[in-house]
Amino acid sequence: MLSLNPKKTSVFVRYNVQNEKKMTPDELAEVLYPKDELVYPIAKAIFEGDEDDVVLHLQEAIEGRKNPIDLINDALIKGMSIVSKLYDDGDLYLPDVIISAQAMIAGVDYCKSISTEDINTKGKIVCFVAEGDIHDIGKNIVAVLLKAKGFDVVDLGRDVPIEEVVEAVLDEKPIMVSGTALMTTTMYSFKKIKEELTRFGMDTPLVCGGGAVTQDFVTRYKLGIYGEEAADVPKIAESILKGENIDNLQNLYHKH
Ligand code: B12
Repeated sequence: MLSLNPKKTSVFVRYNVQNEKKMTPDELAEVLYPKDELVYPIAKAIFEGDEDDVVLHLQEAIEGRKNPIDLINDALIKGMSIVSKLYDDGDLYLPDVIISAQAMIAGVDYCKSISTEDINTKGKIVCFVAEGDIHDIGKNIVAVLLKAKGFDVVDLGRDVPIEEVVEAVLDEKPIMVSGTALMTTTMYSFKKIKEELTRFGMDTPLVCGGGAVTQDFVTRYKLGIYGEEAADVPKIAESILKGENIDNLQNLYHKH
């Protein structure tokens, strides 16, 4: 008897038809927004990528006695995580992510500008995109999240020569280095950076991520710690502040 295997029959379904969802991205986001009435419009403005609305609703929330630094986590990062989720699920396109990330950066800058708290006290982190690689969207998200969590970010930018990364580590003495690579060719610069740092006696944790990088690559060349998501980077930095060494960090953050 003929068995109807749904996986096999889907071969005949056009890719875009298969991807069509019952709910629109706006409807999906609506379910995920925080319910607090002062936080909700900020997260929604992030989703819509509207910088002016983000700042306007932040002002309203702060007038309503919300703490500007708490709003970075509770509203801005929350809104951005909804965008990331829908992007990962194939409901949004990359330009949507970029526009929302820009709105989030504007919001973080606003919150920091009016906060009286000194939030850059946790420690310095050097961020860079590998030599030869101009893909900097993920690195920018990493830098924003680190700043939002109160780290002092030394952002070297994209396509950063190996020597420049090494010099920055020697000069700035960061608690951690965050490297991004989106290309299988450029990620090998992490290996050279690690070798150079070791030559100079520096054991600063190197955290590697970005589309091309895998845990297998990071462990094979004993580079340091692998992370999948931008949101992993501040978590790893917090663990370093608690005194975790590289072995412990790998136990905590690598998949086993
Ligand atoms: C946008 C894009 C571009 C843009 C880049 C704009 C910019 N300012 O970044 C433009 C159009 C300029 C571009 C150019 C090129 N691109 Co391009 N590009 C992409 C694309 C579509 C999306 C990349 C992206 O931004 N993703 C979204 C961000 C958010 O993801 P992400 O950086 O990985 O970051 C996430 C995580 O990895 C993590 N993360 C990031 N950094 C770190 C760091 C740490 C420590 C941790 C823990 C986590 C972490 O956080 C983020 C979110 O959680 C990809 C395809 C794809 N689907 O990935 C191709 C892709 C990366 N590009 C590719 C190529 C080949 C090129 C070109 C060489 C094309 C050409 N022939 O000219 C040039 C590269 C030139 C160069 N020297 O770099 C290839 C790379 C193939 C490979 N594996 O080597 C890809 C994979 C496309 C493909 N399938 O072939 N590209």
